[in-house]
Amino acid sequence: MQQSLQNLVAQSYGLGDFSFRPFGEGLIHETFLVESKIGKFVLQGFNDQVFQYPDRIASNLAQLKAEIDIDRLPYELPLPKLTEAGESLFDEDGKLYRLFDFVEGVTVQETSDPKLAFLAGKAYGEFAKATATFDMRLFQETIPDFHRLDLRYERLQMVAGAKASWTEEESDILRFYLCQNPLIENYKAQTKNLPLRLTHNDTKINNLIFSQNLKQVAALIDLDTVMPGYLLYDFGDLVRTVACSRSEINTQWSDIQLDLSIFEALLEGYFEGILPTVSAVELQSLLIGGEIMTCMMGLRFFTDHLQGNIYYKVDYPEQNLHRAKNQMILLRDQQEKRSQLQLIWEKTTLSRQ
Ligand code: GN1
Ligand code: MG
Repeated sequence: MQQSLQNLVAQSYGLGDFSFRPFGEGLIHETFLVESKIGKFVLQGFNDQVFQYPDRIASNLAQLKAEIDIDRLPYELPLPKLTEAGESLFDEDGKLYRLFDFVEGVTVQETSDPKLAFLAGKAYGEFAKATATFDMRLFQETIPDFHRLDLRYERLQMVAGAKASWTEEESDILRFYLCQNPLIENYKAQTKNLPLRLTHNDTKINNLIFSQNLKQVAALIDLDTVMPGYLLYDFGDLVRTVACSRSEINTQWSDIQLDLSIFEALLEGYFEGILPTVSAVELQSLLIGGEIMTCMMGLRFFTDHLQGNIYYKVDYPEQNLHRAKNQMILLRDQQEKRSQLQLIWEKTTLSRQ
């Protein structure tokens, strides 16, 4: 971190001297842990290529803060701290930064423990319950069309159409994603009947901070993509990222599959958190959420690979291709397990209605 940035952080938030180190696993913002005499904070270099409407994020979060009944939420929602000038972002040399209070606790990158999956599902369900009556006209899309599966599919078709030479591995992956037409149609049909709700839209387990003993959720973070969406987006991204036997960067292809016991724990937790503020069509839609979000991320990773890795940070040039292949295997496994997932869904919903 440059000295001029350090000085500005110290000044803007009245921190005095501090030490810092890189922090977190996010792919989008650059993040540091800041330790000063007055406490610990998280400093983020804001990625305004990805988030082109910082004002919309600020407006959504202000609206969320004004409307939410904190007592209905059993964990913290850390929002950007205001600078001494009253702003939630500051500018240093053309780049935007912001500071958050650090929440003590533990972050988990992946889990095979159904108890943790239950807690994660419940926490995201509670977020949807606590915001169930909010007027969606007061919230804006912070990334337009972020989870529009149909548009992500069209984008891949366009980018692929412009590419001249293909490796065999790339052609196989392309063929797989182009064959997902029925899922795209299913997505369009289902979402026609669903109400817009306030969704988090990035419901990985590492966006939760657990208490030290892992018995409860202490905070829900990464709120930039909080915007109107469908419940299946949040539940689906939980399935994609928590109910998978390996993380999205894993390249041991034969190890990648959907874990049914984690799926069940997520569903039970999500119900526990959201009931009774969920309609029958929404409940039904959760079942296809995992496929939709896995396909979405596969399309996004693959398109980014074809475009030369312009969006996601990569550790090596083929990484986005490999992430797309990882998601392809996970999606295929979910499709093969449809009837088992349906049975789990029936058992869980029936026992709760
Ligand atoms: C990005 O940076 P991170 O991990 O919070 C992405 C999510 C993806 C995720 C995949 C704004 O989130 O949509 O699910 O990577 N966020 C944005 O790891 O594109
Ligand atoms: Mg995120």
